[in-house]
Amino acid sequence: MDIGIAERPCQGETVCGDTHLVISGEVTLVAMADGLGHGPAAREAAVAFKEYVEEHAQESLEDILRGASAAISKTRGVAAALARIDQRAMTLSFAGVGNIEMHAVSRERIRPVSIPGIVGSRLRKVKQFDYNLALGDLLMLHSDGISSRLNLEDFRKLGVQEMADTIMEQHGKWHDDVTCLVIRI
Ligand SMILES: [Mn+2]
Repeated sequence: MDIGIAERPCQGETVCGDTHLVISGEVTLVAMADGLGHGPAAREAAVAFKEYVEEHAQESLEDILRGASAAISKTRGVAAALARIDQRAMTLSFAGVGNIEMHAVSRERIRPVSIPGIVGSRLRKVKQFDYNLALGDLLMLHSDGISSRLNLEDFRKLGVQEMADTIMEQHGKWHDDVTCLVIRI
């Protein structure tokens, strides 16, 4: 499994209000969070989310999101998504809240939807999506600093790091923090 990551702060800010986390193994957990707004207070919320995920990585995706929501309730809150990839079973699970999106170029159609809301505020029931993966499948997670209208297919010939960098360059918005994470199975 290859992973490429591109991240940069909103123009005029020195810290990025987005964070991501990859805990690799036979089962890999990928997390992405976008702190509300931008700047240091957004970063503080995103980092608090990331730290919670690091400490609860073995739990179900819903439990992690709900637990994190309670744990970071004193922060601004975040949009967040979790993806768990099991390379032995070749499965993907996804759960998200707010504007983190997943695109895929894959054998099985993969297009999970995040529920509306904020992790750190009252969280409604979280919805988990489960898929089968095939070798060569391409997954991309991005914060809303990337325009969601892009067609991942257009970039599929690139290596994962070049893909993340190119997507950020071509589709990143200057007035928001940007994170683009690409995974090739
Ligand atoms: Mn954003």
